[in-house]
Amino acid sequence: MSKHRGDFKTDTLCIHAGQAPDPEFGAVAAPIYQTSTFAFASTEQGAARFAGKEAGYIYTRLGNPTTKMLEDNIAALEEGVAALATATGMAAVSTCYFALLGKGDHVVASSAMYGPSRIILERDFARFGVASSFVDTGDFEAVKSAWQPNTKLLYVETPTNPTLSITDLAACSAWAHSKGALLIVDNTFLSPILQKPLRHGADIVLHSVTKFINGHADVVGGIIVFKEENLFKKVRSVLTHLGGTMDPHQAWLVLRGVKTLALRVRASQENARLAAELLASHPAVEWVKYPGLEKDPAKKALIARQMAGPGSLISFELKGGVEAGRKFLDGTSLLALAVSLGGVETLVQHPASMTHAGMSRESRLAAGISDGLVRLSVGCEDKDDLLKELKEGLDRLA
Ligand code: LCS
Repeated sequence: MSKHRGDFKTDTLCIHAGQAPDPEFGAVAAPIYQTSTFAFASTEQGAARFAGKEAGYIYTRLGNPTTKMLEDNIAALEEGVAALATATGMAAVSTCYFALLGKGDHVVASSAMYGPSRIILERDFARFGVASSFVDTGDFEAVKSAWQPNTKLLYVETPTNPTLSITDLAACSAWAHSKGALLIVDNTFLSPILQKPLRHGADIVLHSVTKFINGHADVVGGIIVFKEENLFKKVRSVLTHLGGTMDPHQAWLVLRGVKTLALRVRASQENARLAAELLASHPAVEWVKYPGLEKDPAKKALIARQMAGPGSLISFELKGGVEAGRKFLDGTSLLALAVSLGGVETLVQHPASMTHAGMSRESRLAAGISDGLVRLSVGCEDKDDLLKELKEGLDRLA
């Protein structure tokens, strides 16, 4: 565990947690322990490591010093006891499902979450006797109504991908715990800079580090952070056997990215506030969803309580619906037409035909993902360039 935990503020933790100058040569940047296996000094030592009687590395699928630096860094940022880095965000999601659910169990989850996180429950875990119900978890009454005697897990994205619905984590964790269930929160959309779900009662928080945490569109990865040691041990045993662990080179790139996480999140959020205002005032736009534009007093109070800022994801629909959306997306140049989010580059995409295309149209519409919805992930470009491009794209539709 990082020696920095609890001693420093978040911006400092991004840069230092889990890392200290290398004791051998004093290298300030983390060394990459690019090795699959670790030699034992003796058969006695090998046996002691396998028996868990002696700390130390064995084999990179089971643990690696570079990967551990990243795990300690994110555990510190999320205020957890420990973390597990995974090959992708989906490896984090699927490993948690696999470790915590079994035949006869039921899950309540956010209806508008990242398409594959939902689809593997509906399609794959259903084959193993796990049932699931999808509701707008931003509506606490809907969470309670979906509950069943065998509900073991409440799985929440907040804000949801791509509808940006905000869930009350304190209310949900109190409810889940009163029923003997766990709360997992996918915190990918805000990052630990803007939201720390473990503070609000979540048992596990996970991320696609592909997004804000790495931030440079050059790595896929995931991470799972735990409030308690026993859950960490349970999930670690499943992850190391299933094999979705992170490679040390991948971990090193993410360690490099996370150093600027706080700076990037704040810069992209400032741009997003301006972009949301522009969209909201433009005649070509039918509606805009952005937590910073929330009008409902109860939701505004929740956002102020739970989030340190509205983030940099915006969803909107154009007056001309799907056709206008297509024209807008095909006409952009600075805004890259690409899935993914949370990087320094601004990206736009069309969830109905891209990230959420695997969902049935019926479930997609029920989750609020309309055919014409456009998702914008605002990056760190100069605000004038960004707003100019956005405005020109919208003006072309007039
Ligand atoms: N959780 C959320 C909230 C996500 O947005 C994604 C990916 C994942 C988990 C899975 O992470 P991955 O395996 O891709 O690292 N979201 C994507 C998106 O919205 N566009 O492209 C990928």
